[in-house]
Amino acid sequence: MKKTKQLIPSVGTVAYEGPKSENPLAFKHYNPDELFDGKTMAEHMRFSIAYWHSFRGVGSDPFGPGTIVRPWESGKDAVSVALKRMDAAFEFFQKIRAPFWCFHDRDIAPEGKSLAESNRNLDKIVAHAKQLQKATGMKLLWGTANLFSNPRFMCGASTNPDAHVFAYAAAQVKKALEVTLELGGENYVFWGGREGYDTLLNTDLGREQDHLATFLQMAVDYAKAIGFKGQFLIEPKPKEPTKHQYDFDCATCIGFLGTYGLSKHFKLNIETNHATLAGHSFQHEIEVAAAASMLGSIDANSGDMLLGWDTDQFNTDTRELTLAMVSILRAGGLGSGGFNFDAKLRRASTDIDDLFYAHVGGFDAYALAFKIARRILADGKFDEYVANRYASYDSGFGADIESGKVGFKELEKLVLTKLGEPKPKSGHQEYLENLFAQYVNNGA
Ligand code: XLS
Ligand code: NI
Ligand code: NI
Repeated sequence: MKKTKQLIPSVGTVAYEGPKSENPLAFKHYNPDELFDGKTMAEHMRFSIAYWHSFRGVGSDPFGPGTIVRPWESGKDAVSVALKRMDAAFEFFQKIRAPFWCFHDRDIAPEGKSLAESNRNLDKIVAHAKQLQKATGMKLLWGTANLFSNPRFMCGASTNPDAHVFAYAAAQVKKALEVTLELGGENYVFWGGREGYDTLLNTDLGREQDHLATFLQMAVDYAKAIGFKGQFLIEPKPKEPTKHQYDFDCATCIGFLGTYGLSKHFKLNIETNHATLAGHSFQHEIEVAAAASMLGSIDANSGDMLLGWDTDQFNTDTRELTLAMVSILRAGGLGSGGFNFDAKLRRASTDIDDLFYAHVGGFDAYALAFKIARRILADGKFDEYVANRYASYDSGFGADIESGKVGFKELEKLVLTKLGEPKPKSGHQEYLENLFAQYVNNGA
């Protein structure tokens, strides 16, 4: 990269310096080129940068405007600013050594006065993104459409009571799918921004869910028509911005997709902070998705235990991430998915260096968790414990239960004549928690 062209001259490419390094702008655990089972760490982790937070987030909150001002945010018109911003973004992607990025249509290109103008703007920016991807080797993890910011979507997009808004949302997703295909996107995400309700006094819940399913089917049909082969993902979230969102959590989404015959077309994009908002742990959501073969991708962030909304913070909690990585690796990984850092700087973190610190910490925490989880799985102690715990189903009447060979009558007879009262078997939770803590405390 030539010095003169740099938009972020104050920070260079982040190097891996190992766990002992005290350099805040160096990786301690994320060594992108290190090989694990013949694949580089970068290939295992598939880290991705979220364009909306890192390049459109300005630090505004309901009590005050933005605080973060970047030097590239000025120019003769919105499109030329968007082009320059994208140059800065790709410079950052490379310096932080993430192989992927993700965007919403309206993050990358300004919305015009009409859909036609918005589409023209998007085409200009996408052409630029395509060139930058080619020049840098960066890839698109997923694309999506913003169907929640513009006031037209205040009562939802595909679940809007007005069919006109449904039609508009359809047109917008059609275009978003086309540009995701154009940029080689490996997935396409649906997060139901305002697909929910605030009061049932004005809502036909059943009809809205039918409409959401119809919309998703239209997307599946259109992807087929244009040859988009990427994985469709639904990103569950229980609430915010609406009081109740239809894609509440993984279990709800799995049930919804099954009800409407859409299961085979979708997997799930699990966000840490959305899991906790739903009253679940991150690991719980991963296990629920994995059990249904629907583990697709991760939106990597964290909430704040004391705040009840989506704070989208960078996650440095090794314990939480190791639990998650164990479940992800045990399920066979994320396939075409990856770890997208859907996380933002705090309002007072206004320096460009803060954007680097944030991602360095996030990448390192995941990389460390990856290494510890690999060790846990290689040792196999938890797997062995769990296998033994269920061993009574491996043979005899337990196996007959699993294979459906016996029913209530046979089991009653067995208990009355042979088995009698079951003896208590400890679940050894404290022992297992200590064992897990030991792995985490010992690190990589
Ligand atoms: C919001 C969501 C959003 C999706 C993409 O809470 O996390 O950022 O990831 O629309
Ligand atoms: Ni997200
Ligand atoms: Ni979120």
